[in-house]
Amino acid sequence: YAPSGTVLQVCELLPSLEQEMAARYDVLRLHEQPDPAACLAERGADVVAAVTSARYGVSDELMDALPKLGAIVHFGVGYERTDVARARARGIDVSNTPDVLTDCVADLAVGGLIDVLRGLSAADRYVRRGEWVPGGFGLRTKVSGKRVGVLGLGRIGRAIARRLEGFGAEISYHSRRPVDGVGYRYAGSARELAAGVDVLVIATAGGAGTSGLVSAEVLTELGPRGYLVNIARGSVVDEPALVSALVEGRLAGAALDVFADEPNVPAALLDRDDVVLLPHIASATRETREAMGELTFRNLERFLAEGTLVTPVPPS
Ligand code: 8YV
Repeated sequence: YAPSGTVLQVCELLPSLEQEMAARYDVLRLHEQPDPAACLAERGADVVAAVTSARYGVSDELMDALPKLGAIVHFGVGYERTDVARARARGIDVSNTPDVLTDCVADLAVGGLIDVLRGLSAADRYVRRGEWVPGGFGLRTKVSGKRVGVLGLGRIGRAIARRLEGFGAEISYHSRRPVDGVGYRYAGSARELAAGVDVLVIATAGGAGTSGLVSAEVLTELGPRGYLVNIARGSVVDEPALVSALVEGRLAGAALDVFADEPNVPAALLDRDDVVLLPHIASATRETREAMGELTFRNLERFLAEGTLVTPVPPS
């Protein structure tokens, strides 16, 4: 089985990946079409594979416009924008780019945690404003030895936990079910996890299964001395509840790389020194993005040569 036909590029991708795709295949760049619907009506039936990013996925409407689609290849580990069950029901295979970004995402989670607990970004702003007087910045809280709860102990969650072991952190976690072979304490719910930690780090998948998991109640359990770190998806947190908790002093701080409606950040957070606000950059290093691009290409290449994928997403 070697499907031949057009490759649909759904959105802008890493330049090196775009070049490699264009050099090897007949690529239709949907995001550059002035009239995408008309273009799909004309050429949608030629498309055998779609390449997209975690941010866009493939919508139901787009899937329906591609009768010969056999594979949806994601640049990114998240694929919640694509309805995988719907794709599978049509015999469409789906891949993502796991593992290659784990280190960088975990590194950034630890960086955000240290930043918000010690006030690094806030201190940098303070110095730049020329406000430095001895002792003027005040005192923050210690990182080493903190009790950290990891919500979602998958590849990324485990990499975060391993790094934090180096800081003498006392680690606990909550996942849908206990993970075999780990020595961390298991909490039966997100609430229970939050109640027993100083810092809650979100490392779950996005999508319907985790939407609003970090609710107002979970934030209340975390409490006025608790911190939240989110490198997963904004959808996992009740964002209005998070903003209220911070503004009302019911949460000590948050380091956020992801938001409910990117690139929009709640205005109430912008002038607060108890939050670290990052523009979804956890995987954004040259090394990791190139590795993601290469793995994306290998999935596409193998599908077009053999009809299989290198890193298919796990069964739902
Ligand atoms: C990227 C991500 O920002 O992998 C993911 O799920 O969210 C990030 O790595 C994204 O894939 C870039 O489109």
